[in-house]
Order: sequence, then structure tokens, then C-alpha cells
Amino acid sequence: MPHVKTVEGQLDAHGLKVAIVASRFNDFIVDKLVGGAVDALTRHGASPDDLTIVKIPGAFEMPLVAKKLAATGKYDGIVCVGAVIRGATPHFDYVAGECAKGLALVSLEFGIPLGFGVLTTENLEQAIERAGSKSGNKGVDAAMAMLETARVCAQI
Ligand code: INI
Repeated sequence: MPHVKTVEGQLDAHGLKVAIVASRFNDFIVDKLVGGAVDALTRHGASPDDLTIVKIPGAFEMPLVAKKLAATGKYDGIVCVGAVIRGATPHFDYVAGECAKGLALVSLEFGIPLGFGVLTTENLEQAIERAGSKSGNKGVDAAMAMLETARVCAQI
């Protein structure tokens, strides 16, 4: 392949100010995602003093809080972690859909990197698998995606 100018983000979190928005609903799962996000960011150089965890009731409330945080201009990125687990009613679809759609809008409206670490699973077992067991930790993945995106955006 010929040499092609390539822009890519380094996974260096030094100096980054990051808000981690975490829902209390299913908190025994979400706490693992928060831990994963904090661990990933600090292992890549972020100072714990530059991280702020913001707790909210549920995934439905996440877009508004992310929007308020983005509007402060204080953060280089936002990591959103939550767990929406399907129940017996269509509630899941409304909560998960509005959460994902709203967060995408916030990211675009404010031009802020936003890691989407909200699990949307059919059952509790799938959520446990993604919160630090056999399918990894989606809080880690969301934090790393936010970090890489922040570093890419800084170069564009
Ligand atoms: N919120 C979640 O974060 N996860 C869920 O699984 C969930 N379910 O299944 O209902 C959920 N509902 C609460 C919702 O996010 C709001 O907090 C609530 O409707 C009040 O506005």
C-alpha cells in the first residue's frame, strides 16, 4: 500500500477532564462499568482529580444530564454507563431507544466525544457477561472509545 496520510488518536488520557454519567438503575451492574471506565482512564494517564462521576436515576435521564455537562464546556469527553435490561413490557425499547438517540444528539450538538457504555440486553446474564466477566467490560470499551475519539478530534 502507498504511504497515505493517516489521522489516528493516541490512547493517552493525560490532562483530559472527563465526566462519567452513571445510572443507579441496575446499579450492581453499572458500578462495575463505572469501575472499568475509571480504571481504563487512569491506567492511560488520566488523573483521578480530573474525573467526575455523575449519578442519575436511569438511562432515560442520561441525555439531559449529558447535555448539561457538555454545555458547561468543562469536559473533554463524557462516558455514559448504564444497563437497560429487557423485562416483560415494551418499556425497555422506549428507555434504550431514547437514551441512545438522545446521547447521539448531545455528542453532535456540542461536538464532544461521548463513549456509549449503556448495556442493552435481553436478560441479566447478558448484562453480567458485559460488566467485567466473559464478554469484557463495556465501561472500559466506552472509555477507550471516548479517549481515542477525543484525540482524533483534537487533530482535525
Ligand atoms: N432504566 C435503566 O437505566 N435501565 C432499565 O433497565 C430500566 N427499566 O428496565 O425500566 C430503566 N428504567 C427507568 C428509566 O430510565 C427512568 O429512570 C424512569 O422511567 C423514570 O423517568
